[in-house]
Amino acid sequence: MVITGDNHLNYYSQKFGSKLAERRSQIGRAWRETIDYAIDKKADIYLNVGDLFDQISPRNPPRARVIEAFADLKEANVKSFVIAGTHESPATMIEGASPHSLLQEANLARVFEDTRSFGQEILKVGDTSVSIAGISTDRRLHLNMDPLENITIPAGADFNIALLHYSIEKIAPPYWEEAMIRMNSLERNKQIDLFAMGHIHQHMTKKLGNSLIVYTGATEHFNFGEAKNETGFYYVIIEDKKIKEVNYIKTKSQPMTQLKIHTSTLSVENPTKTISDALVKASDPTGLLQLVLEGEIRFDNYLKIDFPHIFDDGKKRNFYYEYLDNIKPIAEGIEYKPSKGLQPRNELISIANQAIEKADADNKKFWKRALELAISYYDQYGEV
Ligand SMILES: [Mn+2]
Repeated sequence: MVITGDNHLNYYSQKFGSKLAERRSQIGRAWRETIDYAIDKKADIYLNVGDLFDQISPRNPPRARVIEAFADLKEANVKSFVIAGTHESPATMIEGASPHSLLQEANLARVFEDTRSFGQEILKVGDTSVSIAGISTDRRLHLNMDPLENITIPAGADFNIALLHYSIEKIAPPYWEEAMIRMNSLERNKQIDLFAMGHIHQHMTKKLGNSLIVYTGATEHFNFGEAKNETGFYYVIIEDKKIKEVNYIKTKSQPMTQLKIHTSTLSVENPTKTISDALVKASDPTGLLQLVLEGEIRFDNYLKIDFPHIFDDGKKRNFYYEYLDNIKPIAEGIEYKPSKGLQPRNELISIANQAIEKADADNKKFWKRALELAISYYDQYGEV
């Protein structure tokens, strides 16, 4: 079987401007590798563990590509199973159904849309019965809540699989303060042989008793913090009711580099040259590059850096270029306060704190909860 997730089709970031379409088609190409691989290897099962789409209402072209791909799988006799992840699971009734409910309607995949209880299907592959149970991400769960609390995951076959899109305590710590699966919930569900997991973009496998936990990781990089991750998916072979092989298959992602330069390494006479030389080396006309300058520097030396030149050069030499200024200029006798620019996240926190302060004792907890929700939403959707 092929296990994949965190493909983020119809990815959105305003930073790409006119290049967004090209970036999206690269993201689509990396995901399509998972489909072609399953067909090529004559896999029996294709599992998508959530965040197939980046948004709950993707545009029609990526929807069409997805329908086409799952039709290709069906034609090749690959059975597909899908859950909705953080980015595509509706948080309210008003948001309607997740975007892949269409796959279920067209009978191209089994989509486990329920967020409160597991759906299950048992199929026969050769002599082996395989149970696939799945649950979609419940975005209404609060911090410190365990999505598997009091839940026994349905099983009962020779080989039992669970599809989930959450963090796990200790094994895959959350990005943000959010719901997470407790270790004892996994240990209680020993009947599951394979936990196929989405959400954390770094791939990994972990043995827990006789169960195997597989985080498929993402098929592309979605921010510069992920630049060093491998991108790909898993191909798992079951034989004699046991896992025989776990293979990580890399996808060809767009080159992405985060270039960090510390001020202590800059030439005093010509700091621009030190930066330019490093930039030229790290650049790739097909790739994404983020330059980060950090450390302290004397103010007169800071002024020597030819930022417009570096900017033009970075733009010219890369598919996408951006610069992060973490430099702290220092001057004798002058205390320099770096301009913080527009910091919407901090603004949000400070406004919420004012509201919490002003509220009477009864209402404080509601404002605190509103702050938690606003920040968790902002961290998921506000920035790349
Ligand atoms: Mn994701």
